[in-house]
Amino acid sequence: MPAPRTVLLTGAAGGLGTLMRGLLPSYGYELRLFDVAPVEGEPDAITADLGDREALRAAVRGTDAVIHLAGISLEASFDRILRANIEGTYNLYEAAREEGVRRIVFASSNHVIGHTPRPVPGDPPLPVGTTRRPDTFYGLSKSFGEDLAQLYWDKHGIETVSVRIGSCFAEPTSVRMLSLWLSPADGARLFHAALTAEDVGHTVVYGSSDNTRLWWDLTTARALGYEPRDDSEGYAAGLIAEQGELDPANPDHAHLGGHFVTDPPIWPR
Ligand code: NAI
Ligand code: 15L
Repeated sequence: MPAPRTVLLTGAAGGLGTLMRGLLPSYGYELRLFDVAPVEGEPDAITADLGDREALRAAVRGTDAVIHLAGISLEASFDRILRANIEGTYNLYEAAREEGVRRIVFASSNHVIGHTPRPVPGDPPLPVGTTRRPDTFYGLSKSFGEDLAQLYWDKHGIETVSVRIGSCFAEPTSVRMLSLWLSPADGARLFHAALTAEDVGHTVVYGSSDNTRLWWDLTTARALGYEPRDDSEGYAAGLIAEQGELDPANPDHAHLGGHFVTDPPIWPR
């Protein structure tokens, strides 16, 4: 596959989309932007909903690849998750199939395995083969997205790297995030590797920096050529002084998904 150049970035108005809009052009990508919300300072961005199949088809037309970040990024009612994350991701894959786009990078999430007990020091890092145990309808929708990606590879030859992102923000803001943090610069390195690695089929990777307190295994991410350069440890002393160490007796600290596991469910509508 020739290295992608023109890339559709869905979710371009969001937190991660904004970070990646700043970082990815230095890798030589020409970004086409898509979001239901206007993208500040980007008059050419496509403002449309993932439910608008025609708009999506026009958006992917002529692109070499898609980074799919758009969707609801936290827990919400099942109906909202269904429309944005489940139907929306299906619409995106259909648009890619119809327009011949061969590579998608899918923003999956740690919440696909959120109900997994949090590793404690001395435990081996969690492999990508860890049984999926979503902690929310949100995590369930990301699990669906990974299966959809597998189907579109097996049936239609569309390649996907599903990146189970930990926490990608400018800085980690909790002790839990010390284990899951993906620095924005490492995020761009990982997306670049996911766009350019050869023959990925459908590959699932964990998305984080090379954190001292890492809970999971970055082998499949490194196999794409990803070389993380950051480590959250520089933030550890400050965050632990402020919040204390993770407490095994605190149910919010017992699972990888943190408070997503214990938050009360948001029922259907
Ligand atoms: P965000 O909530 O800041 O951005 C999501 C963007 O998607 C928003 O700009 C929103 O307007 C857009 N969007 C939502 N529904 C849409 C629809 N129906 N049609 C078109 N656009 C729609 O989220 P963030 O943090 O930027 O995350 C981006 C993606 O990465 C999300 O899919 C999220 O689930 C995933 N992710 C992010 C993590 C993080 O640490 N930031 C961790 C794990 C996964
Ligand atoms: C996610 O999947 C969310 O999109 C993001 O906002 C964070 O909450 C992140 O997980 C996390 O677990 O820290």
